[in-house]
Amino acid sequence: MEQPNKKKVKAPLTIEQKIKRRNFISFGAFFALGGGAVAGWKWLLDAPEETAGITGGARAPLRRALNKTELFFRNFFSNNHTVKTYPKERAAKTVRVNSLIGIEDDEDFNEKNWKLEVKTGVLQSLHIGIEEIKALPKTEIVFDFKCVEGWDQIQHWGGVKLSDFLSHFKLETLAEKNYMGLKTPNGEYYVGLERDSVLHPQTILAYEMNGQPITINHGAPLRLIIPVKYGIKNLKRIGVMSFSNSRPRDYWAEQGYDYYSGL
Ligand SMILES: Nc1nc2c(c(=O)[nH]1)N[C@H]1C(S)=C(S)[C@@H](COP(=O)(O)O)O[C@H]1N2
Ligand SMILES: [Mo]
Repeated sequence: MEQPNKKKVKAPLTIEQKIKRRNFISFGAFFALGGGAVAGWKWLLDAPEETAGITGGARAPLRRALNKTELFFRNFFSNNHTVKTYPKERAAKTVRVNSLIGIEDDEDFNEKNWKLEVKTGVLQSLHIGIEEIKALPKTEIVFDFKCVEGWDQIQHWGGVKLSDFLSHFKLETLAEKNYMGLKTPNGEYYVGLERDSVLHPQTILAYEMNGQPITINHGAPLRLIIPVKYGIKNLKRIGVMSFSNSRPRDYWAEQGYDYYSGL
């Protein structure tokens, strides 16, 4: 007999069928996602490497992401932004000594003969003695010094503002270049700094710590204190200063750390 309303009803799935179907879906998803990840990874591996030597040799797309981050923070922390400062009483009495690359066991170094070399041209340099630097207006800062290795300490430094130093020695035009490079006298430790951080009002060439001449291990006779950057950029015992439009070599960036290393 004809049953007009009879629908074709699918037999309900058995347990095994349900399990099979679920497995099928999850395996499908696994391969789709996994394949995507492998393809993405391969894309990254096949992507060109950035200029070796200057930066850590990261793949270009990763560096593009880092550079975007850098741009964001640069706009965010302009020179109107200053890092937090503290009263002198808050400063550590025993100041931590971190690494000593380029400043330890150097028999060729004699603090008495030290002069800061500023490269003003291909074959020209200025040679500036510590007394000339100490004669400039002094600035002091008490701030929280941060090392990428995970420690921080409130420290008190004194010296000349880098921007004051640059204008006193008529280096403003040179300092308009995109970067400043700093090296220890033996060239073993070196950093690159972009113009905005160089000219930042809290960046100083320091010759005092807690009101006393800085010690050899902290970078005597002159070191950089750049509170808008991590410790790695705060070069101890400055020997040579130079200016360029392309990125100068940077010790830790060559090891894969972020070139900008801003806070
Ligand atoms: N010449 C030189 N400067 C340097 C370093 C170094 O190894 N050699 N280490 C940097 C790092 S990683 C940090 S955290 C600070 C530490 O400075 P401090 O030893 O005075 O605490 O110095 C920076 N400047
Ligand atoms: Mo550091």
